[in-house]
Amino acid sequence: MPYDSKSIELKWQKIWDEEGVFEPKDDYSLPKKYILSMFPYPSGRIHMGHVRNYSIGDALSRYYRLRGYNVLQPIGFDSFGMPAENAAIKHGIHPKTWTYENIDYMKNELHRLGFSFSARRMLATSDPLYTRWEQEFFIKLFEKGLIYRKSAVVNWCEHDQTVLANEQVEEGRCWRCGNEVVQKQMPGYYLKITAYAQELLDCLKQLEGKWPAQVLTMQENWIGRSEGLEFSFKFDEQSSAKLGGIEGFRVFTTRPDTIYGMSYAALAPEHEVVKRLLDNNLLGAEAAAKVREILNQSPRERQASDKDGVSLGISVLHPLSGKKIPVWTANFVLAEYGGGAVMAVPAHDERDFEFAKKFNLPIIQSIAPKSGDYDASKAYVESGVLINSAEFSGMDSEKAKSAVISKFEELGLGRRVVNFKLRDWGVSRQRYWGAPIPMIHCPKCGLVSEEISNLPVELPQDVKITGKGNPLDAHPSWKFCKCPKCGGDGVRETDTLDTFFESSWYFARYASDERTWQQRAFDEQSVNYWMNVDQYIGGIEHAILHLLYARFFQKALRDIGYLRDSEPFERLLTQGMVLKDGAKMSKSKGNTVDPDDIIETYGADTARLFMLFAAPPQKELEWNDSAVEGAYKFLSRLYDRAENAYATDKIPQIDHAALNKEEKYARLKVYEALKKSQQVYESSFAFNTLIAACMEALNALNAQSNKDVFTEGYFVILCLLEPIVPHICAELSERLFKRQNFGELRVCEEVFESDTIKLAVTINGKKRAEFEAGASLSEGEILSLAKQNCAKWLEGKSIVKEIYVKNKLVNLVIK
Ligand code: ANZ
Ligand code: ZN
Repeated sequence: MPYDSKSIELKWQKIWDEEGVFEPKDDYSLPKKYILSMFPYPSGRIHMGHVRNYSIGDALSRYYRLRGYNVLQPIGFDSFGMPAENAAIKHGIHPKTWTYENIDYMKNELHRLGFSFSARRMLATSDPLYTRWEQEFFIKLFEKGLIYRKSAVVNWCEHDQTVLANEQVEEGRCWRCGNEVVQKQMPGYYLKITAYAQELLDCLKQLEGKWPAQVLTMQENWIGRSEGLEFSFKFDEQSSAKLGGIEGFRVFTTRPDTIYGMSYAALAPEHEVVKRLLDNNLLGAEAAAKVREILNQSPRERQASDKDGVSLGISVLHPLSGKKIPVWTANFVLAEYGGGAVMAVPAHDERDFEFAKKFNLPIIQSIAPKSGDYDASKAYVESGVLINSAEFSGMDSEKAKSAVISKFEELGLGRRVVNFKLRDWGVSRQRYWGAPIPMIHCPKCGLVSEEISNLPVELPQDVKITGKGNPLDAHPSWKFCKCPKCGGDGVRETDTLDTFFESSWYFARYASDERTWQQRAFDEQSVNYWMNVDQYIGGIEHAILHLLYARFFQKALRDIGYLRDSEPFERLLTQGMVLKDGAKMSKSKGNTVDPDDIIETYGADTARLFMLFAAPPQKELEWNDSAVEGAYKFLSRLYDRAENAYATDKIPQIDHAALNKEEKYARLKVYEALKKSQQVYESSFAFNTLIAACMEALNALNAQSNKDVFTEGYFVILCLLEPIVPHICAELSERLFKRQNFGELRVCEEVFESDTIKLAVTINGKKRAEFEAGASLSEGEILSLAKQNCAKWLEGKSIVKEIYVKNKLVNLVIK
């Protein structure tokens, strides 16, 4: 019978379901592995990126299950979010209907791919039961001060009609729709991620070597810690009088060693001092126009344009020398950082330098290079030795940084501070399809959280979704409620939560025994056994966003007593993108391949094999129709070869020494593959090399005719490939082998002995290459291998002499 993927796959999927083999076991004394792939958004269909992601996760899960581990591999749906509402606007379907229909369809697709997900722990984040606990966390975090409400300037996407977190703005554009983001003052709820800035940074150390270095660096930069001096400038008398009482302003510098090099101060145009000048008409018409011009630019536009600004006609005093320092407003000063003001040191800072050049401001050198010459045509930004710096002259930059800070502290003028770039996470969204924020505005009591016993606060179903305005706010009755504190009339919060709130704790929910999901957020015993995630797999696009939020959430839930660990993900693998014709496969580019079509034509095993064979998981994968075909052909060959093996319930015993050359070689290839497998499944994830080794082994087995050798080798190959192509391997194993009697697969070391020799190749006496070859090869075969191994040295030359020193060396003389 030829390979019939469809019937084999359906048969095994049914068996696996009936036996419940993918469900984690209750025995907490077993060694465990928690393998997690990032869950999908229920957009409608599984795409190739998902297939790739889940093929990797499933290979690991099945591998560990075969090795006797208790494995948890759950899946769910990140099912709140905008596309559901957009579908509602476009097609008139209710977001809930649209979402759950998609989930059903995608569940079925995942099932057809044979992924070994736990069915019992499946969840969707829009389930009221999930919202129930999420709202409880919100309330507890609010009570603990880790969530607060404030009015602030936020990123607003006009297209999606909602606020975005800083992490959701990519180069000034909305991460979802690509629209340019505008700034808007609005009230909203914030998660105090800044309270964890230092811990988030410190914990990155533990992840070194286990997370991709690139992700760690991106997080480190995003957190953006810097240490320095904070002090307040005082205005001179005249300026102070002009400003009607404002005495000065605060600045932050990471280079207190350059304090004597400052030649002006610069304020963000949003700064209160600039506002005061503008509001009281204290700027000339031209200066006022310039300030307004910059105010109208987005931070991104300012960054992209040349340095610009204008003098404000006021001065401060140098805190140490008392010298008058002019104050400007400048487009490169960020309103949201370090007080929105800087001491400018053009000699030692590039931005300050450009600005000073443009406006002819003095450039005062205060740091001399330790070696080499000072080049006055640009800013010298390195550290060095202080000059022109009063009592600090002659000091080293590093030492001077501390000394200057101490001096400020002694004089009561400033203090040592640590600054972070990280900002609190704004979670209010002005949309319908999200978790309602469980807060009530009471005219008497102010902001009050909903009673825990009233949770979940569910979304109303009867809403009009138009894309304009918040449907919850427009609903005629939903928002009117009683104040839990005084019983009077209150109004519900109509904002919903950022969907990243849901994805910040789903991994812990899965880790909890589903039989307790109704009663508790997390079942302690189960969660402590399964957490943290041993291997997390997902896209690099979440390097900051989801992965930072989840790390923070884990710590916050720890601190309000729900979880134990500090870090959720022990190891992280970021898989590369799936490309077609060199571009990311995506609907908008119209270059997608539907996984359903591949399953239909070739079967799930082919899809999975292709995904893991075409490239190492961390690298981009270029779609290739003929390689898919090739994967299918290999599986057909594997299937057909079964006829060369015999059925048995124990591994054949083989006397290796008595074998001929081809037989020995076949065993060598089989055991090379086995030897490689552990390292591939447990650390490198280079499945492509393991698959290649299995292909080679199958070829070698086929090139000999010893049935014992074939049967043994075939058995090993099926075991090695089973995590990758589980259906076909289960089918063939069932037909031929009663595996339970076989025990652990063991590498047969004797096949490696004396079978290969290491040879060096020298050309005109110089060593050029080294290679391994079978000990039984003839001199002619060795010589031709030697030439292949140093082909680049031989190009365009002619060989005048070939010398083979047996089992050691090939020497070639060339001209
Ligand atoms: C004087 C100075 C001299 C600086 C020098 C640098 C080099 P990080 O490391 O990013 O924290 N700065 C402070 N607040 C700013 C703001 N709101 N907008 C733009 N720039 C601001 O950078 C801190 C440095 O960035 C500070 O140190 C300040 O410039 C500038 F040779 O102060 B520095
Ligand atoms: Zn009240």
